[in-house]
Amino acid sequence: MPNRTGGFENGSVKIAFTRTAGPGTSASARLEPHTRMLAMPRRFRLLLAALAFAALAWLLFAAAERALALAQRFLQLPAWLQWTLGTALGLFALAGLSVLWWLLRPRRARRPVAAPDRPTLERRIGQLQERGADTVALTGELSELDRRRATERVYMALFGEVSTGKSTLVRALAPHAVAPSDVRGGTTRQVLHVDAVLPDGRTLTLADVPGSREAGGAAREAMAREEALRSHVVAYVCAGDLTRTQAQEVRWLAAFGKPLLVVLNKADQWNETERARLLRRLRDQVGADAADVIAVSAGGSERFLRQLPDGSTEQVERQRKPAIEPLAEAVARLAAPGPGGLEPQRERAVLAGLHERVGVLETQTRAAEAERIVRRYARRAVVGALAAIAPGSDLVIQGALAAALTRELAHLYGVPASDVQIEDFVRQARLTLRTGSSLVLAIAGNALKAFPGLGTLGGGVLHAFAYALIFDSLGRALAASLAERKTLDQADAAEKLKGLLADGNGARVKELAALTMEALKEREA
Ligand SMILES: Nc1nc2c(ncn2[C@@H]2O[C@H](COP(=O)(O)OP(=O)(O)OP(=O)(O)O)[C@@H](O)[C@H]2O)c(=O)[nH]1
Ligand SMILES: [Mg+2]
Repeated sequence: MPNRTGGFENGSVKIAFTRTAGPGTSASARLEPHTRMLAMPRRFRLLLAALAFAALAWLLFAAAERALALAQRFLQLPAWLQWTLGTALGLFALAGLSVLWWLLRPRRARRPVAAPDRPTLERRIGQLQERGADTVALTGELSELDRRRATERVYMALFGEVSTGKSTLVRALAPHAVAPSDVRGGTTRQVLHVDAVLPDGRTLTLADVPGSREAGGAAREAMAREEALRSHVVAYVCAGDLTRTQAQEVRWLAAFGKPLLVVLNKADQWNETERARLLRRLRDQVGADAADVIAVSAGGSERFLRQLPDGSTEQVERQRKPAIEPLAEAVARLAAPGPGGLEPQRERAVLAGLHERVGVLETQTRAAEAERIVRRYARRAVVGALAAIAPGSDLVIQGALAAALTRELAHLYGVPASDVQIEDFVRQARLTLRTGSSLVLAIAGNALKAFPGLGTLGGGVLHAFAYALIFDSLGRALAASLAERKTLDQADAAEKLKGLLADGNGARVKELAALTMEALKEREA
């Protein structure tokens, strides 16, 4: 239960939440309903209403007459036709009613996002570690999950777009907090924690996080999202109607199934009618996603000009009085189950977030591994080409090498591939290459011009470089296709291979030329 003035206690200090003075008047004129209708003479309006009523009565009468005529004709029909028509009409009515029900049915809160169990996640993180990926942040997240559980506190994060007043709200909720990292003014750059005490005596740790949708603040936004997942309760702070992106953020938060509050801050900016209308609209927008939608005023500072006795003026900055009683009450209510009661949802949210992050790291790690494999094979192809005594004018993919590359990449992406499938795949790649052979040689010739002296080394080097290009293109095309389709899709890989074979620009070609040079130097040494 919040204290008499609506706040929590903070340590031994009582926090008082007071209401701000009455409504503003600034925008009230815009809301006054004044239409031209009201300006019409009363008699004229009565006449219009009588006419409309007569038209409606006539329509109803006509419809009833038509229905009776139809019923009579229906009764004169043979029995089998009556049954057929009756059944069709019945089905039609049923379909109509189902559509109506579907449109008007009460919306249930969505089921929370699926989260993998902890052992599965730990196993995946272990595998990533074995592959040399940096998993410190992921294991750190699991330790933090355990650490917070052990503290037996309720955690609440204030999340929302920049400048909606999150930090001011935290200050208002815990004005006397002596936190290890106190909440500062200005744009929040990192997650800050401040403690307050809930009415039942338990500690409520408030997390002030960086605002989302800040230009160039993607990393800070990720930090804020992670913190929102780590908390038991989330307050989504806004300062007006929800934009489309804000509504998406609310949906994203709600999907984790944790208690969610939507807090309309800066309520002092509107009069009572406007505030009620905004709250109604917000409730419509969030539906069952939020446990509650409330309006508060965190306070913040305001500037005004003060007239001095000598006639001059000076700028004064003054703190507005916070009015956050509804928030204090809602938080007390939502936190009532205590850390134990709220922990399962929190754990699921953290695990679901980790599942996503592990997935991203798995993709990155695999892509890096694929790149290493492709590079190794491109080098082998160069060495093989340099060893060939007389290069022909046709480029033919070195079959055994291409098959080994395909096998290794399929294994990396966990795609089963039989020898027959691999052979088929290499055959298809040869066909694709046949049409692009001259293009590859032209690209190779062009790129080698950047390396003085190479031109004199003759066709051997040109062919070797062409093979570097071919194997690099083949490997990259296959890796991209395997990552996307999770199967050995010849047509898709061939399409990608065509594109890469024709790509003669950029750093890739330069790198491959350097790789050819290296192999050549090694051979000479
Ligand atoms: N009128 C009014 N202004 C407020 C209120 N609360 C905060 N403000 C003002 O809004 C501005 C932003 O407040 P902050 O608390 O820094 O907002 P924030 O959400 O923490 O911002 P970021 O950390 O950048 O995401 C400041 O100028 C506050 O004075 C309020 O209730 N009413
Ligand atoms: Mg802030």
